[in-house]
Amino acid sequence: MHPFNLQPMEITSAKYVISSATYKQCPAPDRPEYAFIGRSNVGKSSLINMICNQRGLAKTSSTPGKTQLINHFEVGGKSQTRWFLVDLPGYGYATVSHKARNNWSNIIESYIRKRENLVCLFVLIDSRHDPQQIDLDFINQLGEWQIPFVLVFTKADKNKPAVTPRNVNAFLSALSDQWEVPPPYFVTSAVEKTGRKEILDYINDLNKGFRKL
Ligand SMILES: Nc1nc2c(ncn2[C@@H]2O[C@H](COP(=O)(O)OP(=O)(O)OP(=O)(O)O)[C@@H](O)[C@H]2O)c(=O)[nH]1
Ligand SMILES: [Mg+2]
Repeated sequence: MHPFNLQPMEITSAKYVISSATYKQCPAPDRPEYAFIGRSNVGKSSLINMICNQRGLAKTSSTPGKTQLINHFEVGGKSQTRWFLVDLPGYGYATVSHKARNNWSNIIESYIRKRENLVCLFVLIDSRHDPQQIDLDFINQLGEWQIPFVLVFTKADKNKPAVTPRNVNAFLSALSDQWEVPPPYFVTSAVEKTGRKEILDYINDLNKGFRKL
C-alpha cells in the first residue's frame, strides 16, 4: 500500500454552490455526491459544518424547518476528487401544512431517485430517542427504491454514555424486521466533533469507486 493511503482524508476547501428547488436545477452530475437527510432539527446542517470545519457554511437553527431547498456544497482536498455534499430539508416537521409536506415529498423523492451521481444517502437519526416510526418508514421506503444509504446517530454529546449504544441497538433491531443485513452506521457529535474522520474515510473510499456516468 502506498504510504499516503494511511493519511486521513483532509478537506482543504468547502464552498456553497447553489440552492435548487428541484433535482433538475442541481449542478451537473459530474462528481460523486453525498446527501444528508433526516427529521427536522436532527442536525444535518450542523454535521455538514462540522465535517467541512466551517461554522456557518450551512445555515443551522434551533427552530425546525430551517433548511429549505436542495443545497449543494463543493468539497475538495489536496489531490483528491472534488465531491458534492448536499443539505436537504428535514422531514416530519409537524407544523407545516399538508400541501407543503406533499411538496417536500415530491421534491425529495425525485432528487433521491433521479440524481444520477448520488453515491450514498446519509440518514441522520437523533441518538437521544427510541426508534421513531417516521425514520423507520423513511428507511424502508429507501429499500423499496433501492437507494444506498448509511445511518448517522447525531447529538451523542447529549447522552449519558450507555444511552447512545442502547438507542443504536434498538434502532438496528427495529430495522431487522425488514432488513436482513443492518446498514453501516456512524455516531456523531457536532459539538465534540466526533465521527468526522470515520465519515470522511468512508466518503473517500466511495469516491475512489465513482465512475463518471
Ligand atoms: N448538542 C448538540 N446539538 C446539536 C448537534 N447537532 C445539531 N445540534 C443543534 O440542533 C439544532 C438543529 O441543528 P441543525 O443542524 O439546524 O438541524 P437540521 O437537521 O439541519 O434542521 P432543519 O434544517 O430544520 O431540518 C441546533 O440548535 C444545533 O445547534 C450536536 O451534535 N450536539
Ligand atoms: Mg438544516
